[in-house]
Amino acid sequence: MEFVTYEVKGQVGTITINRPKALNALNSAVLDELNEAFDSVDLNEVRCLILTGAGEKSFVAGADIGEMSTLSKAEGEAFGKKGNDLFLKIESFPIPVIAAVNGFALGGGCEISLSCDFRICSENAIFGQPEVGLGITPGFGGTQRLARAVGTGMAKQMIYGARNIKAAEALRIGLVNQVVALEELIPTVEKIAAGIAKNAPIAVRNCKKAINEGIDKDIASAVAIEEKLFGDCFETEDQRYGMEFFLDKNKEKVKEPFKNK
Ligand code: DAK
Repeated sequence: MEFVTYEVKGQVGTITINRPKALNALNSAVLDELNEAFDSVDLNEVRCLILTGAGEKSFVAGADIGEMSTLSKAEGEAFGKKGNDLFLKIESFPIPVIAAVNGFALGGGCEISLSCDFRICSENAIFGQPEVGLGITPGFGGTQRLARAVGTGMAKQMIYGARNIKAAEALRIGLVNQVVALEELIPTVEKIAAGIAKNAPIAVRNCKKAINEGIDKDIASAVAIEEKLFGDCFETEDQRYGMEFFLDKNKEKVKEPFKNK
């Protein structure tokens, strides 16, 4: 692949958007390669993913404005669908995906980070949806996911005003979970990912599913979704082992890795 790399360390995979000359802007080729990278993840081996951008300046500076500038209506729609399909794939990817935001996360960059489970950013990160300044609306789910993440008032102010915000404000409004120095970003996110990867994989996946599928439902339907996914964990080897380990009061015993079974 030309613009995307994929690397696995232990049970954590890292997908890096690597088009630094254009600040990792998303053109069709990047979207295709990202799609391929997600498809290539071996879910028997990898239990948590990190999505980041190459270089020290930009996570993703948006959809590629050069490529978009000449699109016809039909091509614009097709480009939007390509992005939306990918972002939906990331959002509902069976294992958690953490965005490690290392600089600009504008337009499609902010949107792709919002399709991840949560965001950790570096101190130089800048988030924003500048689309209205370009004569378009956010096209990869920004009007929907940003509003869900930070509330409608804050999302509307950012989107209508094409207002960029710095890392500290992103933290204050709950857009990111943590801000760290740039050189600490990948080690910090790798540590968080490894912490997730060591937990029972079926349970972690079911938690993701329960939160994603329940969040927009009324509470009775939402807890019914949780109930089903909770029940689903029983009779797995990992559930039996996890509970037996807790009940066995032998302090000398070391917890074994979960088997994903
Ligand atoms: N697209 C293409 N190239 C980009 C780019 C982008 N989004 N952002 C940066 N670049 C390129 C620059 O053109 C420049 O290329 P060269 O001139 O060196 O060839 C190189 O990256 C370095 O950028 P700068 O020279 O501008 O660097 P600065 O440090 O001065 O400025 C900046 C950094 C991030 C503030 C600036 O580059 C900038 O404002 N970039 C554009 C940010 C932006 O507006 N992003 C949102 C794009 S709109 C839809 C689907 C999707 C979308 C909408 C609709 N449908 C079809 C439904 C999504 C839209 C967007 O994401």
